[in-house]
Formats: sequence, C-alpha cells, structure tokens
Amino acid sequence: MKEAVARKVVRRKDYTPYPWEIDQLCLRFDIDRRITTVKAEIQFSRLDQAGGNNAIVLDGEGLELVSVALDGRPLAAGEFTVDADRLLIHRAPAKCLVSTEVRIRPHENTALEGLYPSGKFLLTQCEAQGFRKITYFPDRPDVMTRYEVTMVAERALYPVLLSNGNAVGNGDLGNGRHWVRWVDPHRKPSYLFALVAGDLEFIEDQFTTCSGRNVVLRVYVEKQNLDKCGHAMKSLVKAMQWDQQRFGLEYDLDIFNIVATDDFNMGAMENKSLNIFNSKYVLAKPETATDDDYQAIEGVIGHEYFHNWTGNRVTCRDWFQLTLKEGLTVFRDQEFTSDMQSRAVKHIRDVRDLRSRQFPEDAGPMSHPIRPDEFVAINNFYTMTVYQKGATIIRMVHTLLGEAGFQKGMKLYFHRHDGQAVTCDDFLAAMADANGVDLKRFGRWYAQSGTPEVTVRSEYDARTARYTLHLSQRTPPSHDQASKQALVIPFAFGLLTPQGQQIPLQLPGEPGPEAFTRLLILEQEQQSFVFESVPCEPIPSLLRNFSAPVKVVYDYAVSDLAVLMQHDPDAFIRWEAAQLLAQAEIMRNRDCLAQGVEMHLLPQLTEAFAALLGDRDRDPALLAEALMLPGEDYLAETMKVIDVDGIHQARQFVKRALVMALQELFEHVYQGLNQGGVYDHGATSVARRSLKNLCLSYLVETPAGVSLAEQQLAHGNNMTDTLAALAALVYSGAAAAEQAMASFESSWKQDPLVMDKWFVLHATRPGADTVDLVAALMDHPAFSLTNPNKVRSLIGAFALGNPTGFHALSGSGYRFVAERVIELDRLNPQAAARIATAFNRWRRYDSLRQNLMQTELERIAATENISPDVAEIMSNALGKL
Ligand code: 0A1
Ligand code: ZN
Repeated sequence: MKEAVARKVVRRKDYTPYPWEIDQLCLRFDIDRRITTVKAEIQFSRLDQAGGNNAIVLDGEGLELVSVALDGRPLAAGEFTVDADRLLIHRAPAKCLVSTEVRIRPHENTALEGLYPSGKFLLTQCEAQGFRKITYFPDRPDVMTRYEVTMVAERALYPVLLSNGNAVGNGDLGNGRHWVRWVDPHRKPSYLFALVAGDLEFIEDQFTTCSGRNVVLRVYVEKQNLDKCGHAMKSLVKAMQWDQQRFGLEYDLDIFNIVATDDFNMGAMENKSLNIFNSKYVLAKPETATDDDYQAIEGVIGHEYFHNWTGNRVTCRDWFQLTLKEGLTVFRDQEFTSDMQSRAVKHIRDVRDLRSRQFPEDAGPMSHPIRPDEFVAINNFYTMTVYQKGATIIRMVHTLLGEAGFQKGMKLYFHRHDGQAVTCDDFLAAMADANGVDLKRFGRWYAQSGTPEVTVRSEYDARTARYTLHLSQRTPPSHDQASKQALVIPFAFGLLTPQGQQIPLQLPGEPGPEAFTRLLILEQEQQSFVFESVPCEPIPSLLRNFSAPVKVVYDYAVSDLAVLMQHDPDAFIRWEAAQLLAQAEIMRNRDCLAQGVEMHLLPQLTEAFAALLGDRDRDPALLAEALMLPGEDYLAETMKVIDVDGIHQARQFVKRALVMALQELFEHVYQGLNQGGVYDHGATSVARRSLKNLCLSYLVETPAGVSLAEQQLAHGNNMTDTLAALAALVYSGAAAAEQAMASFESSWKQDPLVMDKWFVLHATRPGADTVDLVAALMDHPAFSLTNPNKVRSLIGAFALGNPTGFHALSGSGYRFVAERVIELDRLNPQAAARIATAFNRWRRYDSLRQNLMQTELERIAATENISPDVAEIMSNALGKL
C-alpha cells in the first residue's frame, strides 16, 4: 500500500534528544495474516526535571488505533491527537505507562517494511523506520529499551514464533492457538526489533564462546530449502570464531537465529539475535549456487553477525550516522573475507566495485558525504557511498594507525560507548584518544562528498640522484557542495627501476633507506616529497594497495605499465597496470571509431596479456582479475560525454582481437584448468575455475570456443561452470544461446534463485532490442513485480547493467524503465527508488539521449501520489547539476 505521508527534508543539524527515557516495552501480538492486533505497554520516565505535565509524541504510520490509555485510564477524544504519522498524548506525568492497541494488515503490505507475508509465513523489517508501521513508538535509534514480546497465533499455521532474545515461556490456549514469550535482556533501538511467525524448519549447530558460553545456532527456512543451509551455518561459525580472534568480540546471548525469506528489499538485516536474510544470502548447494554466491553468503553472514557489536551494542544516534555502523561493519566483513579467502582478490574486487558504482554516485546528483547532512527518505541513503566509501574511510584509519593501534581504538570505543547511541565523531575521538593522535582534519572525509583527484608530477636529477614527487589534490565541486577542502590522503608509494627492481626509499635527513613502500601523507593542496639515492630514472608505483578512495591522474608510458604489471610487489598495482593498458587500448579504438578510422590492436596489450597468460607462478584468481577487461560503466566515467555504443563496440573489438591473437594460449590455459573431477569449493578450486571461465569468456568469440562452452554446459557438475558457459554463449551472441537458455529454464523453473540468474542473463544481453524481451519476460510465471529479487534481476539488471539496452537511441529502454518505476512505486517505493537511480547520470550523455531521459524523469516526477522515495531521486536528478 502506498504511503499517504508526505515527508519533508530532515536535517542533521536539527537533531534534538528525545525527552523521555523508556524503561521497558511490552508487546503482545495476536497474529493473523489479514488482521494482526498489537498491544503495546510503554513505561516512560521524563529525562529532564521539567515535572508537571508534558506531551508525548509517538511515531506511527498506517495503524488503525483501537485504544490508548494512560496509567490504565482510557484517554478520551481531546486528550490525544492522531494524524498520518504520529500519536500525540497532550499531557502526561513525569512517570507513566502508555498502553495502546492497534490493528495492522500484513497481507496488504507490499512495501516489505513493518509486518508482511512471505510465502506462508509472516516476518518484520524495521530498519530504518518500519517499526512505526507495527505500533506507536518513538521510532528513532537513540531511544533504546528492553523488549518483552508475547505472540499468540494458530498453532497449525504458525508453529514457529520467533523474536529477539531468549524464549522464556510458551503454552497452549486450547482453541488451536498457542503463545510464546521472548525477552531480550539487551536494550535496543526499535529498528532492531524482529518477529517471525510460520511453518519453518531449521538446522541447528552449537558454538562455545571464548568465555565458555554455549550458544545454540539455528538457520530457519521453508521446508524445501532445508538441504541448502549448510554453508550458511559454517559461515556463521567461522564469523563467530573470527570476531573473537581478530577483534576480541564475543557473542552475548544463548541463541542466534537466522531466518531466510524470498521476499526482502535488501541483502539481510542484523536484528538482535534474529537475523533475517534474503534467501540469496543463505541458500547454496553446488548445483544451484556459484562460487561468487558461496563467497557472498560467507560475507553477508559475517556482516550481519559483526553488527552485533558494531551497530547493535553500540548503535547510531540518528540516521545521519548510518556509516558509523555500516562503514565499520563493511570494513569488518571485508577483513573477514580477506582472512578467509584471498586478500588481494577481495581488495581488487572491492576497488572495482567502488570505482564503477560509488565514484559515479559521488559525481552525480545524489552525491553526498558518507555522513549526509539531509534526507527526505532515509531508505535512499543505504548507498554505495555510506557503505563502501564508508568502509574505505575506516580502512584509511586502519592504515594510519596500524592493526594494533586500530584495535586499541576499537577497545576504547566499546569501553566508552557500549549500550549507547553515538555519532561518527565519537568513533573518531575513540580512535584518536586511544592512539594519542589528532584525527580532526581526517574527519573531513565524513563531511565532504565527491572523489578527490590526486595529480602526480615528478622529476629525476641524475646528478644528485634525487627523485622529486609532486602531489596535488582537488575534489571537483558537487551539486551539494560548491567548494571543497583539502583532505588527509594516505598515499602508499614506491619506485621501480626500468628493469622492475624495487628501489629502497630514503627521505632527506634519514640515515638510510627505510622501506620499499612509504606511506606519504598528503594533507595540503600540494606537497612535494624528495627521495635520495635513487640510482636511475625510476618508474613510480602510485597509490599502492589503493590506500585512499581517490583518482590518480598520471600519464604513464605504456612501457612503464608493462613493467609495473610484471614486477610491482603490490598485487593491486599489478592489476591496475593491466587495467590501464586495456583501458588505453579500448579508448584509443573508441576514438578510431568516432573518427571513422578502422579499429586495430597495438601489440603492447597483446604482449602484456600473453605474458600474463604464460605466467605459471601467478595465482590464477589474480590472473583472472587482471585479464578481465574494464567494465563499460567504468570506461563511461572516463568520458566527458559518454559514448555508449562506441565504448561497447571498442571493448568488444579489443576482446575479439585479443583472442584472435592469443587463441592458442587461452585454449592451453583453459584446457589445463578444465580437468573435471569431483567438485569442491576450496580456495584452489575456486581460483582455477575463475581463470578457466575467464578464458572461456574470450574463447567463445571463436567457433572453437562456442563448442567448448557447449561442452562445458553439457558436462558441468556445478552452477559456476554452467552459468559461466551460459553467459559466454549469451553475451557472444552465439546461435546456440537461445536453445541453451531454454533448456536451462526447463531444468530450473522451480528454483527461484536460479531463475534470477536466468533473468539477469536475458536482461543484460547487449543490444537495443533487449528491452522487448525484458518486457515480455514480465509475463513469465517465475516473474513477479512484488518480489524484489525478481525486480532486481530483470528490471534492475536491465536499467543498471545493460548500457546498450537501456540507452537505446529510440528511447524505448528509458520509456520501459520509467513505466516500471511508476508501476512499482505503488507497491514498493524503496525498490522503485533504486531502479529510478538509473537515470541519475542523464546529463552525461549526448543531447538526444538527455532529452529522452529528461522527458521520462519529468513524467515520473509528475505522477500523482509518487512516493517521497522516488520524488527525492527525481528532484535531485532534475533540479541540480
Ligand atoms: N542494516 C542492513 C541493511 C538493511 C537496511 C534496510 C533494510 O530495509 C529497509 C534492510 C536491511 C545491513 O547493513 O545489512
Ligand atoms: Zn550492515
């Protein structure tokens, strides 16, 4: 149901504390799919000494109020006011009990916030502001209290009744109904409340914490999925162990439950001891899940579990501080994955993701600092910036302080703030105080939006053997901030000889060289660094390990990139050099196209790729990353006016030309890795599969490669190989693709998560006519506009992951997506707003496309009753440069 509430701009500077403390909240749910009754008893104490009678303001949306009482006395009309988004009790004593009864209608809830149905069960989603759709309450993260929750329901339909904390009692009511009571001893904000009711089954394990607490671990799913929970459970145990070892953090209750649902707006939710997951991040078996799925499950399970300390025990004062818990928890889950898998591969993938999705966000109309200053719909701020850039900023703190210093800071943070709702400044203060350093200037990263550019110049004086590095920084103005300040940029740096040897680095005044990598701190607009005793004109190795979220501007000679790619000690730099070589070659060919010159491949890239493919000592997973051509979205960002078709054609050309030149090598590597055998998903096998399938993605451009893909499809015993072969066929436009897709569909039509992959492949097939297929697939029996996974896989993948389809010159892609945004907005504003961001970069295209997109933006914006979520995206996109 669409909200009737028109939201206004909320500003960080307007924060005021809630004037009441809440000692306890007792909830009683009478569960029914059509009408659920919620009774709440809230124990209030006034925080100031104001005495006398004060008003109490409670949030509430879409609730049918049955009664409200103060200290047991029903209130008469005139003693309270109810409007669309709150309940106001006019006069209340300094200590009082407010009792309310409301009715809600879960089966009408398609927004998937509050209490809603999924399959045959019911569940809740309260972050950020969903609790107010369940009962009247101060629904803000700085109001923390203890919860006692009683659920009553029909036993046959709802045998399992879960909430936060420990189950303390249950009983039968005789009439086919039963009840269960849960008490959570930890005070928590309302966004961490959860409830699940239905016919679910579970797998169980046990974990004994470092201080000897026995914890029961359960993963609840619908019956048909019981065979796909093992990996999630293993991941949970690993996460619990890792948090103890690396952060010294222990679990704090006797039970930890995970529930998987097919209907979820996001990845998962960290509700206290009752995590709720999109089934995409729980369910896996080799036949249905890819290696990437396995890794994502481990990462998301880790992420939600780690929130128990970074988010739940210490939470956010207000929603502007979202990155306090999210940036920090993403950093923690990245470290977890790095410790469990390959650190270098994880970092490279995160950088690729940041550059292709966060950098554009930071340069577009929704640009915001990791700690935003204002919002209309908070749900629009669960962004790449708050999460991924936020994590990179935590990573810089880690780089500056080192692991030991960072852990000291974390200890002090928990010591000071356990049980509190705090701010990003509190976090930085703990880090600074624990280490005796000043992070005030560093704190600008929280306040400033946009991606800084670091321009590099250098000179070498052979006579004095001195090398001078000049760094200057500039952050382009953004729509939200006209002028920018200099930031503290940790810039990891090294030098190589033209033969690829490392040069030890010595700064003036130092008795001798100290290291091969130096962490330079750029904090002024311009700074120069001199290195002594440099024996020859060196090659600079810039921003090793991607030590800051910046763009480096430096014009490398192609020959220098080849040296860096082969010899730099830093895996990120080797990868980056290969990417820069490929990027240069693609963009040069794009220019050829634009000038009507025939496209052609220069030998350097072929030589570089031949060297990579022939390198037997390299980790295959890293090789696969290096050989993957930069994505079209990333390349697009390098152009002033984005040439959608030119980029696509040039990238395709380079890919084909590479495999023509290196077919034997690609085949040799492919065959060497394609040895069949029993499937396992240990790190070595995963790495080998990733290189093998990367080779296949090139080879499929040749007739021989098409048959390899067909064979792999016929004989594959796992979804990684199957999907890679299928994708190769689809993206290369092979004639065999259609039949392969049809037979995949008939094998998997009953499995929603596998069908999502099938929808994505259809939706991302390049070409102006893909929109027709996408439109037709909306009628497919496996598709549903009310299911966010389906919407993301078909419409989202098309709008955000298919440049030549979405930006088709006829405008058909734009029109289709705009219509879906409008349609979806009536069901699920949060999901609609995400799709609507596909139009954000409209001003970066040619004038024809700009006009077409503007028309659609205006049409969406003018739609009657558009949600505040979509309205905010539209007004930013249209209003500001
Ligand atoms: N806190 C969750 C993300 C999340 C946010 C909003 C949701 O519903 C509107 C659901 C989940 C996380 O970081 O995993
Ligand atoms: Zn999170």
